[in-house]
Amino acid sequence: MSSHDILYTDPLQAAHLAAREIAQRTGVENHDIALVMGSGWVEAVDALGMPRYECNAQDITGFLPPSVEGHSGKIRSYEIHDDGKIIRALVFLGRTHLYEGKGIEPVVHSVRTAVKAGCKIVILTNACGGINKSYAVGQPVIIRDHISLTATSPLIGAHFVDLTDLYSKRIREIVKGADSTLEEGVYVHWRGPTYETPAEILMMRTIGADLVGMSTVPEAIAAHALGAEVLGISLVTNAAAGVTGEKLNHEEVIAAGKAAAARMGALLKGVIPKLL
Ligand code: 8IG
Repeated sequence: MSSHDILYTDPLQAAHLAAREIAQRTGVENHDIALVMGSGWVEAVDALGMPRYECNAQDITGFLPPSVEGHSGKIRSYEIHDDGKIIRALVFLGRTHLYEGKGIEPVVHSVRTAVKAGCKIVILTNACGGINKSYAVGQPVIIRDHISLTATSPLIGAHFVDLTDLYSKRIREIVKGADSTLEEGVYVHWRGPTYETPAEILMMRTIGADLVGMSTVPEAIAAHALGAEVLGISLVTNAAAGVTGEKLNHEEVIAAGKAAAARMGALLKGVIPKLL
């Protein structure tokens, strides 16, 4: 059986195997915290210093090759020193999205692997569209809650997981304590790859959404279902369709991410030691 098959036949076993491979390659038996760096966030990770280990994700069981610009498909291990404390961070540069059509399993494989590798906290970052008219491009927003519009879940079977505190209140309070200018918002998961129509954005605003994107929600659910605490941070890289009258393009997303990288890096570096 190839490493590709097991992801679909036994996804938790695939995550277990991937975690063992990462432990062996990094020499780190247990990592403490995982970060998934979405588009617009890959350069922010430079703030964590030099990685102790890096490999191509596709060399690890169950990881597919990346397919989007700005999603580089690397796995890194960092050692963060803070006040005598050593924090071991497992960082995923890039992710698989639902719109790639490979199913939900590859979408959540990183976070499942992270939890099997010992991570008790999972930080999910993304670039997104701003629905809330008060948001500016380049503004980071803490995800307070989500709305799933994809009609899919990473869980199968009679697994009725409570999602009341999916985006950990404890962690959100710590992050807001570290940067009191940060706002919170509700993130809608849209399958994509098309952006929304203006009418769809009006619907989303009407049902209580502030942010819209094509990631994060399945990962948050999968990580929470395995017992990890979840933090989600969105970087608003464009106004959602119909908000400004401008058309949307991926280049604008990449540019806004680059412009905000230093601030996002400082935010992550400052916050991580406070969470553990
Ligand atoms: I970046 O406006 C980014 N990702 N669905 N809509 C959706 N996803 C996005 C958007 C957006 N911007």
